[in-house]
Amino acid sequence: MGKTIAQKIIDAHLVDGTAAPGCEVGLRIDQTLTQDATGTMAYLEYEAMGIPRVKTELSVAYIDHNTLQSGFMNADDHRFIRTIAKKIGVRYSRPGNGICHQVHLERFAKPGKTLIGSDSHTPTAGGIGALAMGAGGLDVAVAMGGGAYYIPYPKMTLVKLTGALPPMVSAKDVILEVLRVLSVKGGVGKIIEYGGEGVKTLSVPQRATITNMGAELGATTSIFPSDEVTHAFLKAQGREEDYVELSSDPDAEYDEILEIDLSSLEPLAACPHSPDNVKPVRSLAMTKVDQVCIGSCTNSSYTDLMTVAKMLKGKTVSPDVSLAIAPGSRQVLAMLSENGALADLLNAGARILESACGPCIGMGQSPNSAGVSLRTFNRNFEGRSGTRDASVYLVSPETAAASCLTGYFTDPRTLPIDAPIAMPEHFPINDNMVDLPAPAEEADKVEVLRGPNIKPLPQAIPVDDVMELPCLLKVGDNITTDHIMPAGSKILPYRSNIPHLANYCFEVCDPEFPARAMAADGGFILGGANYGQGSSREHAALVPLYLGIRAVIAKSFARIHKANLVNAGILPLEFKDAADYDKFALGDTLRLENVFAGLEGGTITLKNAQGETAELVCDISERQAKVIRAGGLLNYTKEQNQ
Ligand code: MIC
Ligand code: SF4
Repeated sequence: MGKTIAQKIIDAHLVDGTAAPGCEVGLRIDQTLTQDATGTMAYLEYEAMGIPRVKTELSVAYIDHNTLQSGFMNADDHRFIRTIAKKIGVRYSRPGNGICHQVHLERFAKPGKTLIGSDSHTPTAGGIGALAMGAGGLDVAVAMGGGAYYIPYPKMTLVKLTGALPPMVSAKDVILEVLRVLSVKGGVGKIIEYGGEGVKTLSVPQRATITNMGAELGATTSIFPSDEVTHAFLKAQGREEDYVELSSDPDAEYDEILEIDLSSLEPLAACPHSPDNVKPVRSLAMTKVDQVCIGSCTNSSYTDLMTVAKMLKGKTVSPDVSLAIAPGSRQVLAMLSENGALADLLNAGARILESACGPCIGMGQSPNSAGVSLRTFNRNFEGRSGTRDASVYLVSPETAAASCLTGYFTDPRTLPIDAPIAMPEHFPINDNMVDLPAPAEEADKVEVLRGPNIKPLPQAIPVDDVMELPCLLKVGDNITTDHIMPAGSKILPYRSNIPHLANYCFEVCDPEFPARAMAADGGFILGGANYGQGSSREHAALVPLYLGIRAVIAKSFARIHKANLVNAGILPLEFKDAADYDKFALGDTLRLENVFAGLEGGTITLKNAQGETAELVCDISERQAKVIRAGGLLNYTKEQNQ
């Protein structure tokens, strides 16, 4: 039987398990990336494993999230990451060099290679044909140390593209259409592969916009073939030697096929508060706009920003709109400044921010009360912008530019540019903001510098066969990691300080939760479907662990968060019958019986004092069961290395 692209890369990297649906597979990881909001923790965990130098082909530490530096915390964490990276053999991309995914795509990602990153949008590199996955920091630490990365062997979905995009309709509209059809749960357990004649009409950055937002489908990853378009991009980046051709076999079999005729698409918007709440832009035409933000790892390419500059040239942003632009990489920003487009943006009234995540993660630029914000980003979860009652819409750069000029939601087809922006044949190459590590023989001399913001990691307690503890929180479906562990400018600087972060856990859902959990001596959380969707932040597991959470009992879980719970030693349990969720309430004393049998595939029984019962499963691999029994992945890895 023929193979899909992902199956070929998995086969070439398989070090453990059987490549068959339902099995867990361990993959050799060629490249890793970290960013600073998850990186501090990942490098602390790496240190705790005691391996002197990383064993990957390439590992890069990016500084892009925590760049506000209001207080010593971020600068201290950056210094820690810089010095440890130098010591253990990791390249360091300095603050100002750009967003990890954008820079990695430009300078490092390679077709056919495996990449994991401590950020859920690592699949951006799928646009260049890499098998790139988001993971918890501890999984990245293990991979840096030469360990395998484990995933449930995924199902394969083919999105067959035909035709070509009409003018002013963009790659963002393609992925919004996929989200409309499949929903934020639709990609769980799947790799989404793009194929068909339409693929060759899309540039690598356009492909990367699509694979980037595949994270919002809950997919393991998304991937495009590597073809002449990939070759041209790598050549333009001075990396022609990194090219390998990659395609699926003609008789490759997919579990699911979705067809999209690119020529039939129109500008779309994801409405509050979910990336799959997608409507045509024209249906929102009378909505007044307060803010427009352009950038993020989804839409930061040269062509995206040049399109915006061309649309804005010689015009002025509506007086009712604040326009903020954060070009995703220094390469792109330098190009705009050299060709004059930056002046066009400034003259139109844009507020230019540094090349970093910025408003996407609530680092400044929170909208006004009840404000309408149009963003070219990938997530519009409630409260993520920093303004709880804001309405955030996710749109293409074209829709964003058209709307900031008129002050209303505007279909960009009504303000067309005369010709699309061409992909450059040569990008200016300047890697002087990526520091190389010290040579191995000098690593001993590098001193790792840490600030007072770094606090010890919480320790997991191994599970018992019978556990009787209170239900400390009950939440509904599609709870995101932004609900569990919010980000934003006030909280993000404390990513290496779990005790401080604990004060904000579930702040959006139930502000009393941290105090209730601290007062109790351990407990459980009840969750709905797709619990833990969104980011890869392991803090969404480590903070509940610190607050004494021993199990999360949900209808279903998102992939990365489930793995993070296991890595933290917290039981992820699922109702056999989702309707049983309704039988249990906040404050119930919950009793779990047969936990050990449950870890071996048996049924765990859940009871409350009122006599309600339910059957639960712990759908994890044998390896993960051992991780839970060891009290988390760090303990397990230490045991393995002894
Ligand atoms: C996000 O977009 O939510 C983040 C911030 O990049 C996260 C990582 C984090 O929480 O640090 C992600 O996507 O994994
Ligand atoms: Fe940064 Fe936003 Fe991309 Fe996350 S989604 S990596 S916060 S730009």
